[in-house]
Amino acid sequence: MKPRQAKVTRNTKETRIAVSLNLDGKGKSSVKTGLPFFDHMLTLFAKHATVDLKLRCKGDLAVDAHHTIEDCGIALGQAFASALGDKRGIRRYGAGFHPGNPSTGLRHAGVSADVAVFKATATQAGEAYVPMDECLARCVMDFGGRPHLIWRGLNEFSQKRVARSEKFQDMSSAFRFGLAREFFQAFANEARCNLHLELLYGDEPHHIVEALFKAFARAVDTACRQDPRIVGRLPSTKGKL
Ligand SMILES: [Mn+2]
Repeated sequence: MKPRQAKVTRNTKETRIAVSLNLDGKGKSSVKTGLPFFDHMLTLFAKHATVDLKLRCKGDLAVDAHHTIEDCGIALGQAFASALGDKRGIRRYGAGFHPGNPSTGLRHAGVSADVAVFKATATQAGEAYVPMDECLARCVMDFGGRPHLIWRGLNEFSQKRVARSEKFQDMSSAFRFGLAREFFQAFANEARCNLHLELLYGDEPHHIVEALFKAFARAVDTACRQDPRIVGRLPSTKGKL
């Protein structure tokens, strides 16, 4: 199998970025963006998506973190689009829909037959639900060629009453209140994927952002994985993705 790899360099007056990506890697990474919290998120993304990632960004952090985060999303999205190529043989979807949906299994989790069905479904779904202590995040995606971000659950949290100290406590709060969305929108645009990210519940800013990045990683892992049943074929009836 041809290695599915990509290198992207992207230089603007705001950021200078170099990305190397190997979709068939082992989760190794080396990430330096100048923002330790963002490095933490991209490092755990590589680990849980099981891709090898090297990323360097020198951005205009003297302005703020916005350009650095958005442009890393753009460059990483471009790297995924390039490494996936024509997308022959990939699973395409980051969450399975067979043989029902996981919520059916959850509702009847007390019934053993349904538990078996739920387990099978959960495996198929690539564990795109990720808990982190008090948080639960869900990511469902489709590398189907059409960019779209659905971002649910955080807006209402951003409206809830928070202490000033909590809102400005650190970079994780800044991500929770806007920067994470910029990253995922940029990724969805450039990787041309449908990306549905949802926080079902949660409270602590670091946990919330980390759960979202981990759910994203798990969905990416499943969607990019090659399916031995459809080697060389496109997972589409349209003939193009
Ligand atoms: Mn953490």
